[in-house]
Amino acid sequence: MMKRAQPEVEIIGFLRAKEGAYASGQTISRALGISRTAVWKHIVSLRKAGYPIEGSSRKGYMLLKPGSPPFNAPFNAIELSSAVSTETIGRDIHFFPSLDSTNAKALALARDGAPEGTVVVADSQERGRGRLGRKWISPAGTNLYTSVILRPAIPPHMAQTLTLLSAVAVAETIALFSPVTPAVKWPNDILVDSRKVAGILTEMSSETDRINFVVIGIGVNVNWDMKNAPDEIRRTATSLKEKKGADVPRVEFVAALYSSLEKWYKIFNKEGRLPIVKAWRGWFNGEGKPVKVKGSPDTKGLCLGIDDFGALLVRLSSGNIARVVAGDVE
Ligand code: BT5
Repeated sequence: MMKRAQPEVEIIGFLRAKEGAYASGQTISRALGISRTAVWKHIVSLRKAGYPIEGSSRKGYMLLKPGSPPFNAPFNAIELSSAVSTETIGRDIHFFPSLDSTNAKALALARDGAPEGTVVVADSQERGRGRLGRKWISPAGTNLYTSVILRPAIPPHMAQTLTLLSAVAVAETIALFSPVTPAVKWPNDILVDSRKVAGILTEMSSETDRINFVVIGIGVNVNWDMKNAPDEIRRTATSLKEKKGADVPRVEFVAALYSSLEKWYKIFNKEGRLPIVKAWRGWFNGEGKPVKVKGSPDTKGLCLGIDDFGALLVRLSSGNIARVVAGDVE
């Protein structure tokens, strides 16, 4: 696990502040209160992690500026810890280059008592999960896969609001980085130009009347070159890079996402579900359109939006209004 104040995070912060100038080993060792040998050991491991740090026995250490080759901003615990500035969400970051599923890991951590706000991030997933046993394709080096542990004091039937809350946070964050305004698709997708750019998987452990913990899993196609996606995904999905025509910095994206999640979670804890439902409606553009929901039973009609509990309302040809709590919109 990476706590914020680890020496390597501090050393990188220190060298960055020097903006391409040297800092002597002694200065760093004093500033951090660790020995010069310890500084040197951390520099070695930072270089292994991909940071281009030059060393001179006379002048000390210097981090090459971003943008100057071979600097290629790494996606790792150090960068994440330096960028994330939230109080709760992201205060403990568990980063893995590769994992079966960040949700599986977060569920295990939550069962072991990990506090609210603990997050898991992976650069790639071997068995990324969608809903209902479906797969989430999770290649390395390009996208975002993260899971957030929450411990809300709410009854289980209100957990659906947390999916809506997460969709609002993801949409809001995407809007900061994408030239095209995103839209939410009920119940758990974010679309850009009608193509899926992000998905949310909420899993929880609960008693009859209270939630033990919730894990919110979020997958965002950030810099995926869609040429590399399997055919069936390419037909329906997109990435932020595809829309923007340029890379989106993953670390900044995650930091913004956690800030947005934290903001909406505070609002939820203070004011309940209504502001969340209202915000979700603001990102929804399916109202008044024909809709087909695959579920049990299948439902077809005119979409009337969501009710205050997050259920989808569909006007059937009979004139009756169906309230759909689970399913896949086609
Ligand atoms: C979802 O499921 O959209 C929820 C996806 C949640 C993924 C995150 S990643 C971090 C965390 N850890 C996990 O293990 N999971 C979460 P669903 O609505 O069931 O959609 C799944 C369907 O989306 C698949 O059946 C594919 O058709 C399609 N799909 C799979 N990978 C995709 C991708 N990378 N981009 C867009 N569509 C994808």
